[in-house]
Amino acid sequence: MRIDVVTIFPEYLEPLRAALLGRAIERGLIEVDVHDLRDWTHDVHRSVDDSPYGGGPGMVMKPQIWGAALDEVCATPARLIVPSPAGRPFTQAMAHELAAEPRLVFACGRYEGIDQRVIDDAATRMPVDEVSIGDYVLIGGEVAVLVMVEAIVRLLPGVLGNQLSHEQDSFSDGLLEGPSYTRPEVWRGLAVPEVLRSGNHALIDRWRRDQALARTYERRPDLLAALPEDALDQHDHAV
Ligand code: 6GU
Repeated sequence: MRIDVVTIFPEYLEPLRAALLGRAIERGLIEVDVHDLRDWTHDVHRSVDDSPYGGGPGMVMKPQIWGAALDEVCATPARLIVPSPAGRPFTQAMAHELAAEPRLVFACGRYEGIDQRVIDDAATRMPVDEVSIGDYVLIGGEVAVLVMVEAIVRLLPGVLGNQLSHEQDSFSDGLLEGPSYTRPEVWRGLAVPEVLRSGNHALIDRWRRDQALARTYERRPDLLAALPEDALDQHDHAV
C-alpha cells in the first residue's frame, strides 16, 4: 500500500516512521510520502489560508493551493481521505475497507478547514471521504491521520506478527475485548481468574465471551444495541 499525506506540518507525521509502522516501511509493506502543502504556494509569504466568505472566526484554506497539490499527488489513482470533525465516523469497518486500497491520500486541513470546492472538485475524479475520528475537535487533521494510518496498516498482512491477534480485536465481533492477564498468578494480592488456568479451552472461550458481553453492556451499550439479530447465541442472552 502507498500512503501520501499533504500537510502544512510535515514534522507532525514523523511518528509514522517509528516502531511498527517504521518496520512496515523498512520491510516494503507500505510506502509513505509526506508532502508540505506550502511547496505549492507561489507568494513570498507562502500563505495557505484566507478569511471565510460570509464572515466568522478563523481562516479557510485556499482552494488554488490545495487544487494544485492534489492534482499532482493524486495524478496516479488514489482514494482521498479528508480528516474533519464534520466527517463520517472512522470505524474498525472503515479501517478494514481502507486496508484493501492500493493507495490512500490524506489531505490535512488546519484552521476552519479547506474550501469545500477542493473536496467537491476532487470527488468528480476520485473517491473522497471526509472522516472524523471522534466527537471532539482537534486543531488539525494530522493526529487524526496518525490514528487512521495506524488502525489501517496494522491490518495489512505481515505487519503484526500474529494474524490471529486482529481477528480477536475489540470490535471485530462487535464487542469490546475483555481483560487479559499474564504471570505472576497472584500480584499485590490479586489472583488471575481461576478459569484461565484451568486448561479447559471451551470454558475459557465461554468465559472470555461473557467478559466481553459484560464489559460492552457496561461501557458501550450502543454497540450491543447495534449487533445484528443473530450475533448473540442462547447463552449470551442468559448473560
Ligand atoms: Cl479527523 N480532524 C479534526 N480537526 N478534528 C477532529 C477530527 C478530525 N476527528 C475528530 N475531531
